[in-house]
Amino acid sequence: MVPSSPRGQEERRMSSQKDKEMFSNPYFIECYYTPKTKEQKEEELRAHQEYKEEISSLPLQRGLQHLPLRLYKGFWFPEAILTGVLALHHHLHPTPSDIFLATFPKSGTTWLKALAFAIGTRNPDALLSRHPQDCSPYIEGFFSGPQLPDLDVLPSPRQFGTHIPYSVLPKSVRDSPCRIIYLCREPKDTLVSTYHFVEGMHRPEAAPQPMPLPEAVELFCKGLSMYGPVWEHQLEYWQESQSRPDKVLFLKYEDMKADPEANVRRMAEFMGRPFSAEEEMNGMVGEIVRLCSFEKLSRLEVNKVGVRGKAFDWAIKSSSFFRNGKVGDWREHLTEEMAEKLDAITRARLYQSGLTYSNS
Ligand code: PAP
Repeated sequence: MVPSSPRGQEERRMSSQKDKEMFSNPYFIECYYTPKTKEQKEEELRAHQEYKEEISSLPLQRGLQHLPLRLYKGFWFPEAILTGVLALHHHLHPTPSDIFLATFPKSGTTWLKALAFAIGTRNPDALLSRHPQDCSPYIEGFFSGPQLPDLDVLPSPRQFGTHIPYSVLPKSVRDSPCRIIYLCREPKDTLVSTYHFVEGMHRPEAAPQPMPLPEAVELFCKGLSMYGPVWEHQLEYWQESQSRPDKVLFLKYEDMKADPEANVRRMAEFMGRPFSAEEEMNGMVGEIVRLCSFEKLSRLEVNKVGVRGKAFDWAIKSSSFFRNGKVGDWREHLTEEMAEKLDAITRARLYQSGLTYSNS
């Protein structure tokens, strides 16, 4: 038998370690290769245990599809993710050129990641073989294991995805000149998308039966869904975008659907990568919009087969990020009573904030 090289051994150790971790992403695996001293490793492990202890004392509830959620600073976080959120508070050091792609789950994260990647690289064709979720690390998932990644090895400008509410973002992110693009989606459509997503990945022993939709609506209204409540999540980013438009670009899923090209130009300007006259003439904007469209991405093999690692012990199919990508799909699923209940909360919570939805 040929003895394997130290690098080979290390790679195998890392891959089996990463197998056990969540949200592994082959494109960013080099972040885990930076050598660390024994003391550093022990310190990371000790801190991880401390985070877990802190988390175990937080209020616990079951959310949609019985997912364990912990209440932290006013939001219900998936329990398995909170170690990552706490680790980020200590270890995330953004650079001014970093871009954070922030969303409440199921608001169009996949689309936003694809667009930001295509705008940043000017190479939308790369998406033909790369799942949009693999274009930027899901930052709190990335930091949720006992071994911390080294983000310094990533080329600049870096892009990170996050679902963390604005007020819970590390202070280093809020204080840094780095920029945030927030994509917001009307809550009823967000709920319907969330419901189908969690139903599609449910773990039989924990959730043998699909959760009835009325129960899911009740939980969602109480904020008991990943990173809920949705209203406060959206409001915080909305308010920040109003007071610091250079810091937070606030986009709406519905507006993006209505006029994707205008919004892609807005994104590019905000990212400091406006399209040149030549690029405009060559149809670059239209090309990015076309390649990142639901119709195009959902039909690509890379987005149809396999799984994207594991979350909360549930395998997430690559295809589960593409359902139908419609505005107003809630009409096919929610009763009038459910819709009215959600709308009433939306009206009350967003009252006089200036944030409105076109499809309510
Ligand atoms: P995440 O927050 O878990 O990362 P996210 O991408 O927000 O997931 O959720 C998927 C939703 O975005 C799906 O919505 P639906 O359930 O209402 O259909 C998915 O269809 C939609 N989506 C994915 N890609 C696109 C795209 N290119 N254009 C528009 N919508 C998209």
